[in-house]
Amino acid sequence: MLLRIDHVGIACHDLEEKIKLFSELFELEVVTREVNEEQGVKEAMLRVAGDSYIQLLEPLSPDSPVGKFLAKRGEGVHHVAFGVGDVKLTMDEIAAKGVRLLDSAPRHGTMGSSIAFLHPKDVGGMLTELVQSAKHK
Ligand code: V0V
Ligand code: CO
Repeated sequence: MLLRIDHVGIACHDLEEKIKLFSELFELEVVTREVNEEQGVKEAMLRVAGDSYIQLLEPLSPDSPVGKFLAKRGEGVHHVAFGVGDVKLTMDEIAAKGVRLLDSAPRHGTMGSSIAFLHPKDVGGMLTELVQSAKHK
């Protein structure tokens, strides 16, 4: 069902500051910077190896998912995203196992991907994202 860990999402207050930290510390290339209005984030993807990344997330507003997370928990790991072959199919398979989906249909994700989130309370406290990358569409 899962092909890889696509990315680990890190919530931060200052995107540029954390891009500098992670890219210098781990010598990572910044592959893209995007604004996703629907998800309420300004984000950057830093390639770790192949198709696996660190995703740095700065909220566009305090009442967005990442804004609320920062207020409640502070900076740190926000979600883990798994690569899948067909996001819609995987959503259906996972919903059939009783896990709550936070999205009724796939949404637009970074670098042209299709994404969907699973409720953290049904996945051991881990906010989980499914990602179908643009090249798997
Ligand atoms: C909240 N909770 C978390 C969590 N956020 N647990 C683990 N990891 C997180 N990130 C816990 C929280 O402590 C509560 O537990 C419970 O879940 C309900 O949270 P809440 O604070 O009452 O509710 P909200 O309104 O903060 O909503 C939480 C959810 C929301 C997860 C439902 O953030 C959401 O829909 N997220 C999906 C979209 C998203 O995160 N987008 C940003 C990334 P207690 O206190 O009841 O025990 S965008 C992205 O990754 C992109 C674009 C991409 O990859 O391409
Ligand atoms: Co993500």
